[in-house]
Amino acid sequence: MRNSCRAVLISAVLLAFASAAFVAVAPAAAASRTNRSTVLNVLAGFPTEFKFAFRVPVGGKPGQVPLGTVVFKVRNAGKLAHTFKVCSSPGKITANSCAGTGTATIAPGKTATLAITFKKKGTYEYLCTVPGHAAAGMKGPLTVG
Ligand SMILES: [Cu+2]
Repeated sequence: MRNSCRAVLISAVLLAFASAAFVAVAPAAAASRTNRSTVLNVLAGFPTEFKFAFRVPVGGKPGQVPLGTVVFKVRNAGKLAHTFKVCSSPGKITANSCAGTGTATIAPGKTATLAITFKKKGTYEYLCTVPGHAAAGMKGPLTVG
């Protein structure tokens, strides 16, 4: 009985911390929006090894960012090394490689930040440049504008 009470208390404390962390992020995102920059949190290797997952920006839509500077904060949640690259030209979203801007190799559990300024609306492809990963599914569309 006493242990279950303690577990509930610990859960409540963790939840309070998580809520505080979320609230702390919101003003920063609002401030960056006035500077025309958007922070987008990206998980590599999640929900499965050869996938990316995006957190929806505050006030934004899934898979969509506004024109301007986007700061991609990429965390490798997988078991293999990955990269995150955004192709420089909108349009084609099925390539396994492209010209663009990307991170260095990110080891599992590590994070990398990539800032890209989008000046043209469109759908841009993102992918992982580790050989075979994009072909295995580590790619997708990002709508800008
Ligand atoms: Cu990869």
